[in-house]
Amino acid sequence: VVSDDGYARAYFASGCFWCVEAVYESVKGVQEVYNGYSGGHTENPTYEASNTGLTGHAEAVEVIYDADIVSFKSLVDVYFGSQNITQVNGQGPDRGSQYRSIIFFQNDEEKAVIEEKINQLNEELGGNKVAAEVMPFQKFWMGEGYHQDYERRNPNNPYIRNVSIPRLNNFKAKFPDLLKEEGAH
Ligand code: MHO
Repeated sequence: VVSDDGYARAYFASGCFWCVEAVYESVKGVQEVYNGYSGGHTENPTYEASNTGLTGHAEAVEVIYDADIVSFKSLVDVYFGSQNITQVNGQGPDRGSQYRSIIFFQNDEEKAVIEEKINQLNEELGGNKVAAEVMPFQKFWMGEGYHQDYERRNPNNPYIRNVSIPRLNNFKAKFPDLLKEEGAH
């Protein structure tokens, strides 16, 4: 959905937001990605609150993108191409409702794109099912400053080295055509 600034925004939850931020920031046409919380029922969630698993919020990203360069459909492909699509309640080593996969839609068109993709994936899975919840987007709560650009600022953090970077590299190997040119931001 395009805002007044000319950029569109899309919202995804897919486990630890550090990892998801790094994935979307590598995609051509993505201008900025913010880490935060969505999908729950409390106001002004913090990292600590969401980490209790009691707020209903999941770690989520706001992807700000140029819809002339990358489509919502491609962002959905990126979503499912960068996670374990059948994993319930988390990704990588993380488990809990704050790490569950949610794909948010803002209108019927986005909902249809998501549903078509999930139907296709479910057919390919033959028996297993895509775990992601599909939810109408309500509100994105911005995460704390220290969570933003986390991978870029903390390349030596063990979780970044052992979980986030391998996830990013695995994604990049699968989607070379969607990536920014080397060195671009
Ligand atoms: N288990 C990881 C997850 C971080 S993520 C921002 C850690 O505590 O480092 O939830």
